[in-house]
Amino acid sequence: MVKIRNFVKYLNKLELELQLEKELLIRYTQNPILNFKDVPYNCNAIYNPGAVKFGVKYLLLPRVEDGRRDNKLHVALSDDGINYELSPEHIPMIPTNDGLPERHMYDPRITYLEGSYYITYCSQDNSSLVRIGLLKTEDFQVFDRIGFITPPWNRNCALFPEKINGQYVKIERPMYGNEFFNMISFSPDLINWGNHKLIKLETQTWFGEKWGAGPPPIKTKDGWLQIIHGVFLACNYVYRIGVILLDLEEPWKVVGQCPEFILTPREDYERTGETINCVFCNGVIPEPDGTIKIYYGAADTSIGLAFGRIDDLINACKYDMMNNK
Ligand code: BMA
Repeated sequence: MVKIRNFVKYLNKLELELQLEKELLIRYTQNPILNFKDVPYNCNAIYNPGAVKFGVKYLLLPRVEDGRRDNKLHVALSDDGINYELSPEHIPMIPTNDGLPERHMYDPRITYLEGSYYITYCSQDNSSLVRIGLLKTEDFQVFDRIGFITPPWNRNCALFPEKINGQYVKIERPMYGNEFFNMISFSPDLINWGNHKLIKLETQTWFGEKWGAGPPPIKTKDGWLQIIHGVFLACNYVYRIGVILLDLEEPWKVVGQCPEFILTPREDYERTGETINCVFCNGVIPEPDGTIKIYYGAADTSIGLAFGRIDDLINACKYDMMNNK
């Protein structure tokens, strides 16, 4: 029995290796790993989780749309990074004291920084006004709001996992009407932010409409590995996932860019749902063995998991666009 199990493991590994030669990421065969059936109340969808290692556990913070289609964040825990148990209660919403109410919390990014977990998330009122809230927690039970760290009209914000030259760093995407700008900014205290610097990519068709940061960047010897999403306008917006490398010291400088997307909607659960043809990632977990688990929202309806190798992603970013190699 053990021999057969090992042989099956070996075949699975072989299959993974073979598929990775063609594509950079491999979907988990039992996707989606969480869907509305895992939520113990009337809900519309569960998707786009933040992700982090939490002690010996894997932790996701998915976005759940309840029966009113309001957005809440729940904690989900796992021993293996694949099978998750969702906490029945959403994390508490903290009243705001600045006249802008918070009705929706979504697209969380979790950063482990200086011994605490920080969560940047989209905070939206009853209209479409969105800004970035910053929460701090040690245990994912009690959450303190550090503050709102951008003015209204901002999304896709993640904190870097360490200071650079004595300053906290974040990536964010303010919007001015139909214009979007991805930026890096700096702070001495996580509250006051400035010294904004634009990030410029070589435009590719698959993100011709817009792009934005995914999860917090991962430090590698070649630069900050930053997963992004990109949007192309077909009959509807099509959301895909890509990857870039940012300079370690001056992270607004792009030192590598994979010209191709690394995940595109292909499976039924990615093509059909609340938002058709959409894969969107704001949570990854890098493993000590150099592999990476990429959690993503599928069609704004359920959660998919894909596996890859960090070195493959770095190499893909080193593609020489000028010489096409
Ligand atoms: C973005 C975010 C994501 C969502 C995507 C597609 O603006 O809100 O959560 O997956 O739109 O609807």
